[in-house]
Amino acid sequence: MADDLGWSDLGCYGGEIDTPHIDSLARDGLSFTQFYNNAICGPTRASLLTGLYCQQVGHRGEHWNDPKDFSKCVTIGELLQQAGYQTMMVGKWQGRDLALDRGFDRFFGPMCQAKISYFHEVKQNPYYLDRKRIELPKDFYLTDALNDHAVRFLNESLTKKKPFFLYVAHIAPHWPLHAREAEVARYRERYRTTGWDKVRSQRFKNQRQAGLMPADWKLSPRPAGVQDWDTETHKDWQAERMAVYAAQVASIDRGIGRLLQALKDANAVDNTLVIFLSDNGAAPDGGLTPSKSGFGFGPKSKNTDWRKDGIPIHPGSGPDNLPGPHDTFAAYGLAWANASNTPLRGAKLSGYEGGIRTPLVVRWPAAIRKRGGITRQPGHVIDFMATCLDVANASYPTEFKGRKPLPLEGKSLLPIFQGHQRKGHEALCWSVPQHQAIRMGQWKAIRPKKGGQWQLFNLESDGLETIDLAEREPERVKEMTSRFKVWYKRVKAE
Ligand SMILES: [Ca+2]
Repeated sequence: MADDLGWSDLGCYGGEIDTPHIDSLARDGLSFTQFYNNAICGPTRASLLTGLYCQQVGHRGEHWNDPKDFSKCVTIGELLQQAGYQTMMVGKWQGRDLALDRGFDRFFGPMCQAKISYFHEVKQNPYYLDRKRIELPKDFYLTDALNDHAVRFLNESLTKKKPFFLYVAHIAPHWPLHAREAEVARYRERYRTTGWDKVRSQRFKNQRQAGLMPADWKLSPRPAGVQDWDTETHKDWQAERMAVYAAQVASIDRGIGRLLQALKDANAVDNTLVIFLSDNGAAPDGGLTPSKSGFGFGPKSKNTDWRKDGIPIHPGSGPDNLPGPHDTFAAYGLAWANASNTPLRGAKLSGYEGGIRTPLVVRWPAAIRKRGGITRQPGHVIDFMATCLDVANASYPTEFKGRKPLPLEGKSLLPIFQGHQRKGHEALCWSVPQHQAIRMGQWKAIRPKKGGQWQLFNLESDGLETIDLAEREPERVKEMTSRFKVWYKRVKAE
């Protein structure tokens, strides 16, 4: 799982960033065009691990650091561990407890909130190997370290010839923009000579050609706040922002390549299910909020608590100081985030498709007969628990170690992998930082989180959410929103 990766960043979803290994997953497997997450890191992870809506396990969906409530759920790790699997996790855990106390045999990563550097440990964010706090080597680069540990853990279980579950939760390409110069150099000219308008139109063209988008759809105009690339006066700085971001994405892809190679070497690549997704849409600036001294982390930031070694607050956030090196802390901004999410509306935190829709590629030759296929069947991160249990031939318990987990909300994706039409969700609901939304069939109703009018969109004819049909279809809006309210009351109460 990538962190804050936009819908169109992968080559197989129309992007120009080099992602040959992830593209190979799509070429050998199946790509989803309508797969959903919870618009922000913690709530998506909570649903992914438990098969429940995030509100049911203590994530209100509004903020990233709500406490997790494990009394009403179990994790995929716990159930697969019980089913005889070696369970391993690297990367962004975001739990209060250690991953080893929540069903994982092995763990490597930071006790992560977003206060992170790709080049060293930052204050209050120590790294752990299993239960042991560790020091990082001098030449540390976060994504490479996660790749190294993922491969090491995988090889251990392949040697044991034990079935395994490996959850690799990358922190890339989440800001800050940090990458090694040699990696950034590969992308610098590409973005200087194109800019966000050309990137966006080329990605949309690629998506239509690949069949990810209907061929007759038109690209929506630039949203408010994004200027014409030709009138941008700091093109070198802007290009550098996207070049560093692209390098961060490419570093994830290198890891996927190494994992696939390890599986090939062990003759296990055809009977291993590999799934790739993002936890939410592209992020213009995440929690980076302007203050007198530049950008700090989060609305209540004291502008000091992520720092180490006297690094100033906002280097890299402006044209006088390019992002990328260890002593910068910057994000890539709205214009590039909008290009990353091509052609969808909205970004991270939003209930529009650009916030909650993720690329999802699945490789499993033993089950996926039609290679290189695309499915339009909707799915949601709540479906992974049911899918993993289905694949592992394990069942969801009514009681687990004294806890009484809530009934599963998700449904197995296995029938879709196998080329069947599954009986999907009658409704999918969201209460994410900026919006509340419900999707039923091709219809989606959405309103601002703080209340206000519901909008209605027909995602089949208008997946870019440009034509509000609420006034034309009041009965439908009424039916959907009353259903949403029942859901909201239920998950909040639980
Ligand atoms: Ca995220």
